[in-house]
Amino acid sequence: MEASAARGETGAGAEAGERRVVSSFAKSLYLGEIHEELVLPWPQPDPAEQDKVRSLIAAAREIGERVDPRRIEEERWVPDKLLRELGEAGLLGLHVPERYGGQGLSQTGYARVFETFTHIDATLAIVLGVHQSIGYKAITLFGTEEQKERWLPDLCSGRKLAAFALTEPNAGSDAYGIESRAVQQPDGSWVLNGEKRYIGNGSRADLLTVFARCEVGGKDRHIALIVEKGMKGFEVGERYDTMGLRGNDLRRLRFKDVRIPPENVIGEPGEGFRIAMQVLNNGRIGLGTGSVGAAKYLLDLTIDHVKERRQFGQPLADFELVQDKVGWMVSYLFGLESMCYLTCGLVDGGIEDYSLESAMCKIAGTEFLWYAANRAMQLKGGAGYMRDEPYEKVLRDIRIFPIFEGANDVLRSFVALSGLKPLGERLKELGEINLSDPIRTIGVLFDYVGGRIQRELRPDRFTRVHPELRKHADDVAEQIKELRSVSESLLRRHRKDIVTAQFAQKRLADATADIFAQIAVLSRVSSIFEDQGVEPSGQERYIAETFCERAASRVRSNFRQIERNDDERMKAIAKLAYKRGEYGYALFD
Ligand code: MYA
Repeated sequence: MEASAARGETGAGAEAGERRVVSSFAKSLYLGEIHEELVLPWPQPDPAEQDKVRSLIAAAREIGERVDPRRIEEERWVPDKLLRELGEAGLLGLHVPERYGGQGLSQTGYARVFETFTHIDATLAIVLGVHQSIGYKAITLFGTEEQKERWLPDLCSGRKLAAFALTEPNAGSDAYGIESRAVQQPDGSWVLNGEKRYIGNGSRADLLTVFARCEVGGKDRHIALIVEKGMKGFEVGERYDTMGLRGNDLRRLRFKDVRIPPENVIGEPGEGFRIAMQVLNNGRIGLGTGSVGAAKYLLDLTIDHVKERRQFGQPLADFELVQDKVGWMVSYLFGLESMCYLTCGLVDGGIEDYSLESAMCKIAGTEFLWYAANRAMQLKGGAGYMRDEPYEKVLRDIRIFPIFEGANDVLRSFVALSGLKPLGERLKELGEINLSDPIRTIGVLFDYVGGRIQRELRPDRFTRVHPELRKHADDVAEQIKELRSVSESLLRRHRKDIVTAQFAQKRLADATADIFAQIAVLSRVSSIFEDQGVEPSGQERYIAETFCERAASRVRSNFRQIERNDDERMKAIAKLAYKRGEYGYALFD
């Protein structure tokens, strides 16, 4: 993919005023626009990088053979020797440019190598993810040359470990509401006070990206600061006793008058929230692709087991309900993998805003992984419940995934509301219609209807999807039209109250993710057809078509339920329960 196309410079026939929104592929879907030049052809990784990725995967696998996940869990930390080995093999600085001691991988290359860690152990993947996915990512993205030269070589080699400190006792999902505060001193340094909780690599990190409130130009804003181990007033608090990921050093942190020099500020004071969100956008892609890697591992275990284990005179593999589970896992995983790697491709192509795409990858990835792990355990039968099998540990380890890095329902609201925002801006005039002023109203409505007609004339189909997939491509285009019209009617109905309409937000977000995943699958399979021909690609085609059929039916069901649902009943029953203060309907009281 050419970077210029990814940046939306082609405009895709859009009017000048519309170019701005092309900075996000997913947001443009809410406008009913298909900027297919961003997603088709399928983004191909650089061949030179592919060789490097292969050798890094081989190195990770080789080291992984010596890793004992149960021991990590018992000792509650990854052996330091292992971290050093990973650093020496170049596995701790995957996305960092080579001139700072890293491997200089693209987002795609990074994700592909990272999948290997998830096959080894979830705790190891998280320790490494906290380090490079979020811990020092702000330095790579927003650091000055001096900051990069100062910190990145040690972080890439494993001589130093990083952590990311955003969450606080009173600010979890509501990250904007953090209470830690940094106050600038006359000498330019900052004095930090506050408390953080649930911080991975907490006592092990030598360097932490810490977010706090600060005052800039009389306004209350946020700042990103690098706190280093040993700074006076920085205290590592108690360790949390967690259900899973027990080798992850999860801590409370306290900052009491910690003096931080100005050269440890990342970006500009005041930019802290934007920096935190940008880092999290990267982390969320990592959780999506990490979930893909972990699900592949579970699926492979399941396939081995069901082929081998015999009951009622035949292998489990021959039972329909086993095929139902395996078939679903393969087809959904194909869709998920396509969606996550298309998002990586968007990042690599230089697209500015991939916040919606990364949130959707995180939601879809972590929820699929949970259901897949549950089904893998189910198919293993009684043996799967035993601690000498990996399933119970996997389930404990991954249960936090839909909760951290943005709780999934919070991210659903984020996807829907951020998607609706550009459309809302475009419809703002309509929102100002004053029914007591019919002349003005008619004028606005005329413009609006005119706009709709113009939209109908714009190319609203996929032209770059392989002709053999035309039926599905046309169907996705119809779903995008429907997304636009459902979004419009929601905005007209709820206006500003859309921010509290969470049932509708959830359905919109889920529909958007399924639309995006279908586009990703069609793009990927179009490219497979181009590379190896249609006939030899029958398997991929079959799986892709199956994924698209199911996803399309989920999209339509979500749209239908926006109009026809029992949401009011759910709200009423919940409120009744709150009032009763208990379930309270026992049979024999
Ligand atoms: S780390 C801590 C995780 N914490 C969170 O994720 C916090 C969740 N909360 C949020 O994300 C935000 O507060 C939400 C917005 C989304 C709720 N990109 O008015 P707003 C802009 C770009 O909507 P709020 C952890 O868990 C927005 O457009 N911009 O704000 C460790 C607006 O700008 P403007 C964004 O209602 C896990 C402004 O900000 C984004 O307060 C370890 C305000 O927005 C965004 N995303 O809340 C994981 N969001 O005013 C390890 C908002 O210009 C990873 N904005 O319109 C390992 C990986 C490996 C895994 C391996 C697996 C096996």
